[in-house]
Amino acid sequence: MSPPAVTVEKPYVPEFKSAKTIPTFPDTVNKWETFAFDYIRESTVSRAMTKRYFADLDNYAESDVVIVGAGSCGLSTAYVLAKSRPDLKIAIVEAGVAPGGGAWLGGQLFSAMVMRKPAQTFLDEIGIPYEEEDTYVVVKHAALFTSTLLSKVLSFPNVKLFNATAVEDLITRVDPVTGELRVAGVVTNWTLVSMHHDDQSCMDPNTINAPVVISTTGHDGPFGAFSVKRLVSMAAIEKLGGMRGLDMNAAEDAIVKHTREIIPGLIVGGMELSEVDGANRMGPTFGAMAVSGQHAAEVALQIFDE
Ligand code: AHZ
Repeated sequence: MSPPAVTVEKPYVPEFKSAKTIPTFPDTVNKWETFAFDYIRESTVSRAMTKRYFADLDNYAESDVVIVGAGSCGLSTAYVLAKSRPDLKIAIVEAGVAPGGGAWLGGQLFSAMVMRKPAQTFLDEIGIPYEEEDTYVVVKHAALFTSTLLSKVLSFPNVKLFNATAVEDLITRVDPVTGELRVAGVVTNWTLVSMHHDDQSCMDPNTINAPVVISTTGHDGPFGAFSVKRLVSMAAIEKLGGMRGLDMNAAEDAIVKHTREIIPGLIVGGMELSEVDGANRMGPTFGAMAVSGQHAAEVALQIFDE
């Protein structure tokens, strides 16, 4: 039996004004002596935050797309999707306080970020300058890539980032006719709670329903490869291939090529895919993350166009 039709109430949508100029204050000799902010009561600040956050929770409880993980692949996916379809509600759930995953540094502790051609077209699209070499380009600091991409993504009115929030399970449905399993959303919790289920009494999670979930949680690690590991533990796929050793050339092409819907409703992109397919890792070259994000967004767009 199919679930009852869902009615979604119109949410509270705040309107933000864009900043125009750097503020100027009266240019008197002792202007800093007399400088004072407008008065505010502390509870006003609390309400300014919580009213909007809970409105967002309400609004995005029914999303069109949930992106799990805000690393270089997840953010690239969000950018392409949000720009192409302003009518889609896109929730990004990121376990860390700081979105960006591994893309704040190029590799080891080095600043520069390398992208092999033709990934520079993505940099052109989001307006990030780079130095051009023969077969690759270099952004002077990985943080310039991540901060620019993040600022663009967060500027879209149809995107909400829930950071410090972990996806700790998938919502699934079985098609009553075909018996096919599909992903229908995510189960979330504050990351600090998710990390302490073993030593605190149970704190049940929250949920977000969405017909399309795009998982970009990176390769295996404390939080990595989350969705595909869960597919194995729920017997939706038999086993993981396991990420192989480093081969830049093989790895980047494979990740972009194999970005796909793994089971209905769940698209996987970025390094999470290497765990499914037994693909190589590429190490510190990020073009495949941007282009896999573009591919993941296109797979989702096809689903919405069907
Ligand atoms: O915090 C994680 C990170 O920001 C987040 N994440 C993981 N599990 C999550 C969960 N709920 C919510 N259960 C979760 N968020 O996902 C993000 C993954 O970002 P990443 O930078 O690790 O992955 P990516 O695939 O976007 O980029 C991979 C970059 C790599 S790894 C690599 C190598 O090891 O060789 N080379 C490159 C370019």
